[in-house]
Parts: sequence; structure tokens; C-alpha cells
Amino acid sequence: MSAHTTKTGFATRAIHHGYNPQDEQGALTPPLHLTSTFSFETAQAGGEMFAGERPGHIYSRISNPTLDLLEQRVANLEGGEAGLATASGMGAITSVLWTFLSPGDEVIVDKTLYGCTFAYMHHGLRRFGITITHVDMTNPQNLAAAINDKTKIVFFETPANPNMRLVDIAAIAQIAHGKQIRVVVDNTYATPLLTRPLELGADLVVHSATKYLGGHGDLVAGLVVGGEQDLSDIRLIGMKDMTGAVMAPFNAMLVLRGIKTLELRMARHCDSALRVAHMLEDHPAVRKVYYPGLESFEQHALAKRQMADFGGMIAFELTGGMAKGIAMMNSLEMIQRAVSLGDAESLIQHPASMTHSTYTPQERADHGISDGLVRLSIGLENPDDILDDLTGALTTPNSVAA
Ligand code: 7XF
Repeated sequence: MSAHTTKTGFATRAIHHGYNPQDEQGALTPPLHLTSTFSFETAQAGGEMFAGERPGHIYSRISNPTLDLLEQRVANLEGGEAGLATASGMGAITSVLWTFLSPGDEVIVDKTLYGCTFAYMHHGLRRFGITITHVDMTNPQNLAAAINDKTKIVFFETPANPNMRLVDIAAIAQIAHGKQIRVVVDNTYATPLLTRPLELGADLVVHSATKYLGGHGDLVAGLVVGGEQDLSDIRLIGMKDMTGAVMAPFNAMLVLRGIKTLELRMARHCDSALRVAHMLEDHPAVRKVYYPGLESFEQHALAKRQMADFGGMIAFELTGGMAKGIAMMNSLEMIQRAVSLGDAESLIQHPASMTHSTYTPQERADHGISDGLVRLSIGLENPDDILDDLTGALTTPNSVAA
């Protein structure tokens, strides 16, 4: 069996793809190339590399062998031709958008986005003459009606942060195709294990690798995957010259390590999240639960069609509203009050005052992010302990010392 072919299973490729120890003196673990620059054999060779006439590494803001391996591996897992490792998820998103947008262009986005992505578009891109139009993409026909000759990018998250809205990737891609519009999907919540947007017709995938891909809460990183030509442009225009948001080689090594266990970790995240979602749904203190794996979830049918499993993220509202939600968060003993997600530790946060505080209250209301919404990232602890901590806090909400 060759571990380097795409015909092998997901976990096999996540562990082996793109690396043969015999190329590196038998080193089982790929070497970490901690170098900012690369020596040219001759001055002419260097000049030819700059001119794009000769392959090879020049400088680590452009490419680096450790990043190269991560890029190849994630491209393989997403089913794309090429990848790009960036300093953060925001570095991935901004590098992609700066590459393809000019003043006068329009970006059409779904209703709900992670707070800083929303802020980048509204407070960043808008200042440069780019129009941001929000469309409720849960009905793809809304996109068909909104597209016009200024539209260059269609961007959405599925599931969306924080309220778990899903978007039908295949339906959206079909509408955008043939119109010189790139469909960009933020696949951070689902990971390539649960959803592969490129196989459903999207053009580009972006990730906050800070989350499930890294998986251990010890780094900030991002990734882009898509076609060869687009990725070359994003690397050389958006990243090299505009954002400069290159990933550090040490972080690339940590993400490569994290990805090796992605399939194992996601199975646990998904199983535990489904148990927690059912418990919350049956709990009298809980008004509503948003989890794609629940039959009561409005887009459950789409979730079953588009996702291999339902992920580790849950959002919910308490019957007592925001005050009870805050009290409940303060009563937790194991689950950590922290933003970010996809870590071994279970994390809880309040989007309206934390991750989505970049929206005005009116914008949050328009985007379905209620003040009472609480977001849970289900970790890898024993699921009974997660359930115990939550049920304890839901039953006796009292504050920890302020
Ligand atoms: O630049 P980052 O690696 O932090 O990634 C930005 C990002 C992009 N897309 C999605 C769907 C994300 O969730 C994020 C980061 N979200 C964290 C959160 O929601 O907790 C950031 C903490 S404020």
C-alpha cells in the first residue's frame, strides 16, 4: 500500500500524505525548517527564481518546506489542487479577498459571520470602495436574485459562527458558476473530515487552523485551499505583498501534528456534542438548542446531506435569557470560560459580549445572534464530566466570586 495516494483513507493521508522519511535520512517526523531565507547556488539561479523561471524556495514569507508539506497535506484532505498556510484564520480570509477585489466590486455574504470577519468586511473593505451585501443564503434563490455584474466573491460559513446556520454549498455554487464569481467557504467548524466544499463546487476554502486542525489550543494559524492558479495568486499577491500574513514554520509543525489525530478527535467531539445537545434539549432551563444533529434543528435534512457528522459546536438559549446564561457560565467548574473552539478543553462563551461584539446590537438582531445565546465548544474530556458540569450549572446558577 502506498500511503501517498489519495485512494487511502482520510486518517492515513492525514498522517502520511506528501512525506517519505527516506527523503529525510529516515526521520519519522518531518524536519522543522526554521529558516527565514534560502541560499542560492549562483546569483543567476536566484534571479531565475525571482523571475519564476526556476523552482525553489527564496524567502519564508513566500514559501518554506515545512509550510509546503502542511499545504500539500491539507489540500489533499480538502480535495483541492493547492494550499497556502497563513498566520491566522483572519490572515487566510484577508489574503484571499485582497487578491481578488478592487474598488467598485461587491462581496455577497451570508447573514451570519464570525465577528472579526464581519468587522473586516464592514470596517475594512468598505473603506476601500467595496460593497458588502448580506443575503440570507439559507434560501439559495436569494443569492440568485442578488448577483449582479459587480459581484466578485460569494462568502459564507457553514455551520456559521455562532448560531450554526447551514448553507447548501452545492446549490450556492451552481448559482454562482459561469459568472466569474468565486465561492469562498469558511470550513472552520466542519473541517475537511465532515464537509468538503470544493467537492461540492466551491472555489476556495479557508480555515482558522487555530481550531480543530491544530486541535490543542496552542497556536493561531490559518489555511487556504483551492485551484493551483488561484492559490499562486493568493500567495504572491494577497499574502506576499498585501497582508504579509505568513504562518511561522513552528506553527506549521504543530498543525501537522494536530491533523494526524483529526479523525479520532472529531469522532469524540461529535459523539459528546450529540449527547450534550440531547441533554440540553430536554432540560427545562433551556429554551432552544442549535445543533445540526438534532431532529428539531431546522436544517437537519441539509446537515445529513452535507455533513459526514454534526461537529462539536452547540449554541443554546436559556429560558431565563442572558442573565441566566451569564450566571450559568459563572457556575461551571470544569468547562472553561474562553473564546476559540475545537480544543481538548470544553469552552463556553457569550457571543454578544465576546466573539460577536464587533456587531452593533441592531446588526446582531438582523443576523440572528440573540443576546441570550451561549456557545459551547465540546472538548475531549469524559462526556459524563461535561454533562455533569453543565447540568450542575443549569440547576444551581450562582456566580463565582467577581
Ligand atoms: O484568525 P483566527 O485564527 O482567530 O480565525 C478567525 C476565524 C475565522 N473563521 C471562523 C469561523 C472563526 O471562528 C474564526 C475565529 N473565531 C474564534 C471564536 O469564534 O472563538 C476567535 C476568538 S475571538
